[in-house]
Formats: sequence, C-alpha cells, structure tokens
Amino acid sequence: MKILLINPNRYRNPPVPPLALEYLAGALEDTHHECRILDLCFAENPTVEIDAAVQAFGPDIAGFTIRNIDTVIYNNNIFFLDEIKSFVEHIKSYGIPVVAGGVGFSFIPGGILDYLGADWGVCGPGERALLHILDLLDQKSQPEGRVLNGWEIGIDSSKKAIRNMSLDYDRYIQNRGLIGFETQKGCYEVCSYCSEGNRHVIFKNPADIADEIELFTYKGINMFHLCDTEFNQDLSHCKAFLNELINRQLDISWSVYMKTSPYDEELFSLLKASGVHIITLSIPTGYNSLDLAKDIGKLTKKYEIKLAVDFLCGFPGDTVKSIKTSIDTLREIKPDTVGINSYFRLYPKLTVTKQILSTPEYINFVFGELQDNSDLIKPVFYNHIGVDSLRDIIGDDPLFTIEGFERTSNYERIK
Ligand code: B12
Repeated sequence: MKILLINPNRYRNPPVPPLALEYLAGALEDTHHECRILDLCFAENPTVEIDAAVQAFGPDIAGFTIRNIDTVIYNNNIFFLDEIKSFVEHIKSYGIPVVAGGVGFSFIPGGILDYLGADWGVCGPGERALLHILDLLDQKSQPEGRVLNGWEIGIDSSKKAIRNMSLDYDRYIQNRGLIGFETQKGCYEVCSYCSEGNRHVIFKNPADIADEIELFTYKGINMFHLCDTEFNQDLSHCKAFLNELINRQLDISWSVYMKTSPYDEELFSLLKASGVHIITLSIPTGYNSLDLAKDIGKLTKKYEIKLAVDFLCGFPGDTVKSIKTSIDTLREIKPDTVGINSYFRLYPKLTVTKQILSTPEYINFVFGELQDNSDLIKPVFYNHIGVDSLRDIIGDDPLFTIEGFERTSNYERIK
C-alpha cells in the first residue's frame, strides 16, 4: 500500500516538526508498504501541495496526524480542526480513504473521527497499529472497528526504532522551532485535569534514542526539545539514557518537561552533563507539589539549569487566597519564568469534567459552547479565578506571565 502521511499543523508559534510522522514513516521503512510525508506547516497553498503530492505519489490511503485540537488557552484560543477537516475533505474528494491519529486525536478519538469525516483512527501509539491497518487493507480486508487502540497493539520493542529524517529542519530552526525526540511514550498517572496519561508507558532503548540525536548532530543540528509527557517517570531509565548521551560526548542543548517527583540529586547532575538547558516543571495547585518544587529550585540553581514553571491553578475548591500562597512560594523558589493558567480545558474523559458539568454551582464558571458539543471538541473551559484576580496577585512581577496574551513557549521566554 502507498500511504501519504500528512502534517496539517500550520500553527507556527513556534512551528513544531511532526515527530509522530517521522516515527510512523520509520516504522514502515522495512515493510513492503511505501510511504511519503507531506508537511503542510509552511505551505503557502496547502490544497495545491496536496494535489501535487497525490498526482506525484498516487497514494492508496492518507494518514493525518492530529497533534493539536486547539491552543488550550482560553484567551485568543485558536481551534484547528476546521482547517484540518477541509484538508481531509479535499483528499477524500480523490476517493482516497483517511486514517487519523495523534495526541490531540487520542483525547477525543470517536468524536474527532466523525468531526473530520475520517475513515479510521488510532488512539495512542501508531507504529504497529498503522502497519496493521495497511496490511489488512492490502489483503482487501478492513480494520475491526473504526478506532483502533494503539496501546493494545503496542510497538515492537525488539526492533530498533527507525526515524525518518527527511523533513526540512532548517526551515523549522530558522523560524524558532526545535527538533523533538522521545525517550518514552505515555504516562503512568491519571490526573483529574490531564488527558495524557492512562497508566501505559513504553520505554525506548537508550542507545536508539542517542543514535537519533547523534545523527542530527551530523546535520549540524544541536538544539532539541524532549517530547515525553514527563521525563522523570522512571529514574533508572532516565539515568540509563542520560549516561548513554553523556558517553557520546555530543555538543547539544535540550529542554525537558518534568514533574515534581521522582527525582534525586544525581538526576540533576546527569541532566546538566548531558546538555539540558531548561527544565519546564508542571505544577498544578492542590497537588502539594510546591514543597518538592522548592528542592528542585535549589538543585536547578546548583547545576545551573534554567527553570520554567507551568502553573495551572483555579481548580474547583481553589481560592484567591490559596493561589496567592502558591504564588508566594513560587516567588521564594525564584524560577526563571512562571506561566500561569487559571482556565482549564475540559475533555470528556476527565473526572473533573464530569464533576464540573454535573454541579450546578460550577456550571456558571464554564466558558464555551455546550450545546451540540457533547464531545467537547470545540474548546470549553472552567474558570472561577479571572485574569484580573491573577493580575492583582502577581502585581507587576516580571517573573509571571498569564498565558494567552503572547504567543510564545516557555523555552522562548528564557534566553
Ligand atoms: C513537547 C510538546 C510541545 C513542545 C514541542 C517541541 C518540539 N519541537 O516538538 C512545545 C513546547 C513547543 C509545544 C508547543 C505547543 N503545544 Co505541546 N506538547 C508537547 C507534548 C508534551 C509532546 C508532543 C509530541 O511530540 N509527542 C511525541 C509524538 C511522537 O507523539 P504523538 O504526536 O502522540 O504521536 C504518536 C501517536 O499519537 C500516534 N500518531 C500520531 N499521529 C498519527 C497519525 C496516524 C495516521 C496514526 C495512525 C497514528 C498517529 O503515533 C505516534 C507515534 O507513536 C504534548 C503532550 C504529549 N504527551 O504528547 C503537548 C501537546 C501536544 N501540546 C499541546 C499544545 C496545546 C501546544 C501549544 C498549542 C501550546 C500553546 N498554546 O502555545 C503549542 C503548539 C505548537 C505547535 N506549533 O503545534 C497540547 C494539545 C492538546 C489539544 N487539545 O490540542 C498537548 C497534548 C498538551 C496538553 N495536554 O494540552 N508542545
């Protein structure tokens, strides 16, 4: 089968290379299927580029990666699915069926499949699931359902993970983008406010990941962003990877997302030695993680690693007083930057969504369309601590940025 893998993500603040497609194309490399990537990120006229790719390659099927549904920020929110839907419709007008997947897709798989009018979808990792779909279609058969569970199908850990490296990386770098890589898929935790975790985690072989990074350095690329949900889920895997990277003696700089535990001092010393430049720590209020963040703040200073904090507050039960206490603690920790978000996006599978939508006093604090939007595809937010209250708490302290008013990522706020 010939599959055209399409990246419809044209949001460029900053632009993000479609890592998913690099891994999916890599997984198809030593099979009898043929694959090509069409990256629409910088396309001036996407439908013209789709037409050209269809004519040149003649695909039997198209695969769309749906990384973002929307910007997940209430102020100036951008919703991406309508544009993606128009690309799906365009390719389907050629009679080419469409399979969709991606992290955003996996948050609301059935709903997004219908919204886009795609034929099949994969929730979770797609490396093996996509191959499975292509093999079935090749045998003139059909997948068993419309949405396949990539976690159940898994990935083939016995095989070296291959990454297709054919994207126009220079273009991304010239536009403030960073090259991504992942050391693991998934998250052990199931948090009430986050749709990323479902207790499944697949760890990658440290040597394979270091090989990927080393290959990029031969292309003259030496700045990266980790694309794990959280890096520090299993300290022994983290350290095995960091030691592998350190042994390669590559001159690189990379940014990493971490949570407040587990950690130890050796982790920070290895992070520094491996080239970590910025750690972004996710801290939700109400999770007692600020005490651990104090210690992490000291370790990042000791090892001269920049610290950015993503502070999510305003859960039901949070008050202006409790948020002020957290902000005061963050002032003590003195990270390099703190992004604050008090609006959180509701997704159907979250426990907090069920709690909010079934409690009349909370419904008053829900923003967005609820009618004809039961899957919450169009962004719906909960907020009871407004921006003005946040401004009162933070004053004119430049440490803090209220998310949604400028379009930058944490790594861009730190020089
Ligand atoms: C790292 C990261 C960033 C980094 C990216 C750095 C870089 N150079 O890559 C930075 C900080 C720049 C960033 C920015 C943003 N991010 Co971000 N980011 C992530 C994170 C943690 C990892 C994404 C990733 O690359 N994963 C690794 C790849 C390999 O996994 P994957 O895409 O899921 O692909 C696998 C499967 O999904 C499947 N699959 C994928 N596509 C397809 C297609 C087919 C056909 C099939 C079969 C399977 C399949 O197979 C793949 C391989 O296993 C995710 C959360 C997460 N845990 O995934 C958030 C996440 C994607 N980001 C998100 C958002 C909102 C943003 C921003 C919009 C934030 C903002 N307001 O500015 C911007 C958007 C930037 C852009 N241009 O797109 C949201 C999107 C949610 C939503 N509702 O849309 C997420 C999910 C976080 C969250 N929980 O809210 N991000």
